[in-house]
Amino acid sequence: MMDDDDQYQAGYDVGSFPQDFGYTPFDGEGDSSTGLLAGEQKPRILLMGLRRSGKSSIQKVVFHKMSPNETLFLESTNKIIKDDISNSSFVQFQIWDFPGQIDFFDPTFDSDMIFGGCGALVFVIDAQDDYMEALNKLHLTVTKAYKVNQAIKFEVFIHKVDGLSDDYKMETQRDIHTRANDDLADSNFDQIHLSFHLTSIYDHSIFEAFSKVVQKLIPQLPTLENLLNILISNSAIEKAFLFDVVSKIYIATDSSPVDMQSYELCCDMIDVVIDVSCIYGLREELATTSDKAAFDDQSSSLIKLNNGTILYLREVNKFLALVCILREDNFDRQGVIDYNFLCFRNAIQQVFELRNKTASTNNHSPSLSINETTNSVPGNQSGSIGQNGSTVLAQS
Ligand SMILES: Nc1nc2c(ncn2[C@@H]2O[C@H](COP(=O)(O)OP(=O)(O)OP(=O)(O)O)[C@@H](O)[C@H]2O)c(=O)[nH]1
Ligand SMILES: [Mg+2]
Repeated sequence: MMDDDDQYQAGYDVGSFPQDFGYTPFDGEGDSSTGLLAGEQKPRILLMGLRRSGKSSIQKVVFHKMSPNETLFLESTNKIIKDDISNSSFVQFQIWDFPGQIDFFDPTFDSDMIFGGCGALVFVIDAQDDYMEALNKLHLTVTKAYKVNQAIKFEVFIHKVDGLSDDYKMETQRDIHTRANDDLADSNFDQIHLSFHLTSIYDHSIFEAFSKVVQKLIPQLPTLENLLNILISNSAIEKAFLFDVVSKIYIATDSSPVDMQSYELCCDMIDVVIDVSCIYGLREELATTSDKAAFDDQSSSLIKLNNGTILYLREVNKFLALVCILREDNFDRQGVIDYNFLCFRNAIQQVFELRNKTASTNNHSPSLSINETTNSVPGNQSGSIGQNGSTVLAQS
């Protein structure tokens, strides 16, 4: 099933990402960039916050398919837990789960090492608890980290908002936002930017928030968004998400606003597709080999809802799927959509191939690694792509 990482084992790694998000060769062409992946050089997302704020729960639910109720039995973390998710997901990084009682003034706390290679710092605040102490710790953490590494993205998760009324949620967010920024301004750190997210492991908000965190670490994001915009406008699609299938994080979407319901629908669709594929899709002769992926380059799915909406999923590569929401009337010309999809898929490959080449000619360029599979797009008929990610698509 899905917790079997084998099926997503990295065959190829591609791409370039900031900090240490190294890229490895697309297609066996050159291997000079593999060094970027060595050991501790993996890109890092840190999870910090007070005890019992929910850090380990977040990491387990988002990346290990733990059900939210099971997190009740998690034990308190007493040392830094480093979790490598590079084998199972498109974007490769490490998540470091910290113990709540971590003491920055402890001489064994090596802040240069910890914050030095860090891409994002997620600070978790329990919104169901008194958060004054958490705000102090947030201030201490952020200023300490900023002194070591100014490139870190600071993300504040106002967590456990399930059970809070909408009004109270907004009020809490506003209050935390104001206080945290005032504290920074008072100590002349107003150049530090904090992003805030309301999260809970009991709904999709935690996946949404993590998607945004990961997206900020992907330098190709504007290009991916541009490609998605072109795709949807030429195919009469309402909304399109590019999903990392295993984690259900979306690594990009078109620039129309994301509403939580559409995102949830698409997440649920991925679950359905994976479940059906796992039950019925495994070919006998492959079932014993390591190549038994239930989700492969042939995967696609179409779900018609009774409100005239269609959900359409197409595989982009071994780790990524495109999930689109569109109106049933606009699905008449599926051929055009499918053709445009092939152009889109081809363009995505070129984006990461290009990055890979740049990364391997310049070993000093900071980069983030990406898992990729080689996809043979049939023939060469797909649209052409320019450096800015523009593609020639068929008009529907
Ligand atoms: N209601 C609610 N409870 C949550 C949520 N996330 C985590 N919890 C609960 O919070 C408790 C503490 O969670 P942990 O993940 O162990 O917290 P932690 O931050 O890792 O704690 P330490 O390891 O001690 O620093 C658990 O009982 C979780 O079930 C949430 O979104 N909503
Ligand atoms: Mg913990």
